[in-house]
Amino acid sequence: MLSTVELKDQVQATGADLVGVAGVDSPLLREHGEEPEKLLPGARSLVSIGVALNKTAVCSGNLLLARHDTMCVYERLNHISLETVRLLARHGARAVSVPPYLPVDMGGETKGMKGEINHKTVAAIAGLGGIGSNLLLITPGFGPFVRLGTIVTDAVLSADEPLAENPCDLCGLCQSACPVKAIKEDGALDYSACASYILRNGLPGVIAIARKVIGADEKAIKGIIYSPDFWEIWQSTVSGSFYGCFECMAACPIGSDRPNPMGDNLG
Ligand code: B12
Repeated sequence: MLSTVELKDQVQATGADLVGVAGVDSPLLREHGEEPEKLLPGARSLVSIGVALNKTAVCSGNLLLARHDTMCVYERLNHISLETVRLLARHGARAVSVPPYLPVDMGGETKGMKGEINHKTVAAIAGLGGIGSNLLLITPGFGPFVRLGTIVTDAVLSADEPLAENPCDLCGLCQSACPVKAIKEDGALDYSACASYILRNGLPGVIAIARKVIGADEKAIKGIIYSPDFWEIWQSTVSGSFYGCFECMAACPIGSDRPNPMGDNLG
């Protein structure tokens, strides 16, 4: 079997910017309610993978550029995840890749608000960063400007340690930047306020349109379906890129000394 060092080298060679390993027996994992063996019976390790966003695009104030960059990074993350699963398989290990964003379970209590694995929790345990005031993973090199993935495997790999210090300095800029004041004084996130704003062109938007159309007369229906708002929902649905806000990420000063972390952090 591969060593952790060999695995990291090979995963980085496929385009990952950050790679870390957490053990399934980590008490922190249990404390945060993660159950990787439900995804892979016999699971022993979790490989956390980070791919940097283009900070220039995220901070551009142009949602189309930020959304496009996000989708490009998700594509890279999906590719790296598949390659990592195949690499582990070649060394005799079973592995599954947890979706970086969709699909998520839309049923039951969670209604799409909980992943099969929380990538931030795994990344924090694997030493990629700390959880910041904006509730995002803040990495020392890229700040929050990373997208995360996790591979669950039955390979026994030596685990990394969480960072000794959280890179978040509690400056509060993310709280002030949130347009719907979803980051509360006590540090909690108002999920409903955040989701209804950020996903206004996603499922909440589709539901709002369906509600308006039900029982409406023909003239009203025409007004609804021939409007840019409806077309934007169509575009978001077909492209899979529906995030309507990046403010709590863009406001973070960590890593801001490098206007474009893609340029000078990568080897
Ligand atoms: C559902 C979801 C949402 C929902 C709910 C938000 C949320 N906070 O969970 C909505 C739609 C609102 C949302 C919004 C956003 N999201 Co989102 N989302 C997810 C998704 C699919 C699941 C998250 C989940 O399971 N949440 C469940 C709740 C209970 O967990 P939680 O709030 O994270 O809290 C836990 C941890 O913080 C942990 N924790 C807290 N402190 C500590 C300390 C330590 C030491 C440890 C170990 C753990 C720990 O314990 C908490 C309880 O379990 C993940 C992908 C994934 N599978 O992880 C992406 C994900 C979290 N989203 C992401 C992003 C970037 C965003 C947005 C910026 C949108 C955008 N423009 O891209 C906003 C930011 C909102 C915010 N400030 O949190 C990224 C985060 C990357 C990063 N750097 O952290 C993820 C990981 C996607 C990815 N693959 O990269 N999201």
